[in-house]
Amino acid sequence: MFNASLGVDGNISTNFYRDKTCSHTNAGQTSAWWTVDLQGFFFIKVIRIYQLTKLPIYNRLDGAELYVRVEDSIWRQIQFDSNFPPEMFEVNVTLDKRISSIKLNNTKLTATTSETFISICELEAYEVLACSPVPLRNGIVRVVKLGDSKQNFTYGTQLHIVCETGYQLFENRARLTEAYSIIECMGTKTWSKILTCSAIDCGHPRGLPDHSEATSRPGIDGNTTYNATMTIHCNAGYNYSLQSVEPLICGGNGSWMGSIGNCNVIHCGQLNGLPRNSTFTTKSGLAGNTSYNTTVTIQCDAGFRYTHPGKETFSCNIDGKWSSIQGICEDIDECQMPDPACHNHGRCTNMDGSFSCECANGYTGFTCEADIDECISQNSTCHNQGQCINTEGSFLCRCYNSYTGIRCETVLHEMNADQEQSKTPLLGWIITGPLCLILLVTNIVTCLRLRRQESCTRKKR
Ligand SMILES: [Ca+2]
Ligand SMILES: [Ca+2]
Repeated sequence: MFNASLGVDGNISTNFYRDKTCSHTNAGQTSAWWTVDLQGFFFIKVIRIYQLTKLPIYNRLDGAELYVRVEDSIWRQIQFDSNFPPEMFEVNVTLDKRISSIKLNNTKLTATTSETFISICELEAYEVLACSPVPLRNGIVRVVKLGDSKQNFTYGTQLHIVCETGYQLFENRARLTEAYSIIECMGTKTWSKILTCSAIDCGHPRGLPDHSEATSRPGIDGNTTYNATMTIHCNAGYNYSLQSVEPLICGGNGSWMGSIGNCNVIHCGQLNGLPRNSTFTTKSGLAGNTSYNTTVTIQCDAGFRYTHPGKETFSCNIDGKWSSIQGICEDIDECQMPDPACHNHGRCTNMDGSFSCECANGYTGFTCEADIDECISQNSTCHNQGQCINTEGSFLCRCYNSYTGIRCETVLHEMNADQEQSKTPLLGWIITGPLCLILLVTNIVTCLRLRRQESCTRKKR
């Protein structure tokens, strides 16, 4: 009938008998208390307490103590004079912490008094309009001006949001300057702006050179944020144009600091020291015939050979230098080859880059490889109209009857100069038949003497 909620039913009547709107603890308790839970945390600036005034039951708060429960759950006593007679006590609260519960306690009453109870007709708590604390990360909140009741975060409070080094002010996603760093608690219990401190981000650096890669070291909150570094590396075969490779650094103004160079192709210059008696072919590298990765292959001229077989190719290296040339093109001594350079018993003479052959009789050609056709090349090989027959490395002459010799250069009738003058062998036989018989014998004798079987055979026909 007199339950606790009557103290917070919105009815401030203090006439207990008439209106029945006051709460009432049981009589005879030595430690009576009554509490109201505010169902949240509030800055409270005034508490009004209405008590019984209708005689004879009154002053049932006489000696009571007022407590409030603050954010750290500790009950704190609020001083007020609870002695009768005021119908309503108005208590100012000056705590700078928020309150979740209000309690009236009376331990001064004794059990010997039958009317030991707390009776309260209404309790009103007046809130100070306040905003929630600002949950700021990476920055600090400075109070510029206290608000209502001089309490933190109350209506009218002004705060200065100061971001830590490397962070900058944002409202939603818009970057703000320092001029916009003040926020104020409004009557709606919300702050005028919601500010955050986000890491300064320089983004990906612009103007990085071609043929390069960049490696980064994270800053305060990622690879492109304040204090991040970005180091440029030229790709293989390229040199950085700047003397020292200082990394770019993401600065406090949101820009990358540092110089950006170029990546230039490595060139080795002209390849010097190519062996004598050689030619070379070039396979272009990155950009032209002297650039990185260019290869040059040496080919010795005919008659020469490289002294380091298989190592005739040189390349433009990453250090901008050609790989060293190790060999030379030396003369091949063709005369010492397993297969004779000069054929058919030609005599070989070695020369620088070549050789020469002195051919045996009957042969010709650079390597004496060809038989000389003496019957063509030498019209007068066989004399006295003898028939010439070419043979490998030599020739034969088939002589008319009256001639003999290798080249038919010899007249058979050396003993008879008149017969030698005959140009008609058949006529000779007819006229001088008997003489010929003698000549035949003589011829045989001559044949034996000259040991020329071919001529003899011909003469017998
Ligand atoms: Ca040679
Ligand atoms: Ca011949």
